[in-house]
Amino acid sequence: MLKPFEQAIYVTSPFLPPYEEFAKGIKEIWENKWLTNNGPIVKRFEKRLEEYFDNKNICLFNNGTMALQIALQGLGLSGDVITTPFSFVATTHALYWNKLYPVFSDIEEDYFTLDPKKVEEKITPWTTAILAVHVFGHPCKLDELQAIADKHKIKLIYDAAHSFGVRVNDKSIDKFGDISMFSFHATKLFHTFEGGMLSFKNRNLKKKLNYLKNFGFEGQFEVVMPGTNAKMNEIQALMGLAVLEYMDEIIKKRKKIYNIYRTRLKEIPGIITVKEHSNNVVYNYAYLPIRINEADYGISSFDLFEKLKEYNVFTRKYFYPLIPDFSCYKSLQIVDELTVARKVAEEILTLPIYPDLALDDVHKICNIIEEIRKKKKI
Ligand code: T4K
Repeated sequence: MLKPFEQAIYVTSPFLPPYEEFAKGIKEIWENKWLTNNGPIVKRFEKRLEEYFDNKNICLFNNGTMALQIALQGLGLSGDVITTPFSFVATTHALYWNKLYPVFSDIEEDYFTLDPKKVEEKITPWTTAILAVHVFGHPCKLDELQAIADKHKIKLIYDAAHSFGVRVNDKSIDKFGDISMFSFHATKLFHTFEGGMLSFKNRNLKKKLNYLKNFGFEGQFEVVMPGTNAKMNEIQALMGLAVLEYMDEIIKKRKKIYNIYRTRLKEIPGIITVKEHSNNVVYNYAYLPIRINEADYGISSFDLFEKLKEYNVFTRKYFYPLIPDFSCYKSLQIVDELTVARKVAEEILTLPIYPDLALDDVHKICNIIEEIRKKKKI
């Protein structure tokens, strides 16, 4: 048996900029004595992101979940929203907190994003929006979803939590739909400890989003709407500014790891890698999802998940169970059998990928996956 890793290998590990660089910024915060409430570093970070995305219509938040909740509130939606069952639970929670009813619709098998045909079948007079997820950074079927939204005059919202840096047809992913949410959580390829961002089509939304994330205050003596507290703070913005400098390097390193995995894993019977992206997509290598075909591999994704722990490798089954299967959403009426989503959730396993993961260790993880299969097949 191959020797287990001496140190645990997790599904991800956050990129950290050189400590001295970050410490310089902390000194600035100490000198400013300005910690939150739209401080100078948050303003600087917002400017840098406007340049990065070439988009003035952005707004920063304390985390992605609050950003998504406020996006829905900002659009003033009510009624039903068609969404995916195959995502992090925060996608649906954001609907819940806005009293919107989630209508779960099945995904397509190549990239695990909403299947547009299934979406259109579910539109009723009560449908006010589609909430789609570029899951693992895989772009949704953008044109098809937009055509449906236009035809039925409903909003198209993207949970782009995983999609920082993704481009389609030479256009950054923030430019699609009515509004997109990016998560800057520590586990994401771009992060600010915790954090989030909205990008939106209608520039008039910015004022409202700014109200909503700051209690609804307009100046010191007026509150114009029941907002909440969802502001990014100075230390988060400092991390963002520092990490942004390394984005190209981060994506390059991830790409190398991604390609090794794909080349190696394709050779192992029963391991299914995600379909190659077409030439018009610039991917960000945010996650490394594979599917396990139990009949060909010998054991299920659940067993492989457990077996890998014996080698000190801690994978995740993002996103199992499906959101409607969590006890808190079990009572919702389900109008779709979610056949593809159920199959994908059963078979999925997300492997470790992060810039500091040594290429030799990637090979070793592949060797282990090979070894586990051989043992089962003998
Ligand atoms: N929409 C989608 C599609 C999302 O995926 C998410 C978040 C959201 C919305 C909401 O955005 P945020 O409000 O979070 O900004 C993690 C993250 O907490 C969550 O942000 C993320 N999605 C989700 C997919 O993954 P867990 O419960 O798996 O995290 P945890 O703590 O188990 O971390 C995973 C591994 O990462 C650990 O085993 C070790 C490593 N790790 C983690 C942290 C926090 C570190 O090495 N250092 C760290 O600081 O949810």
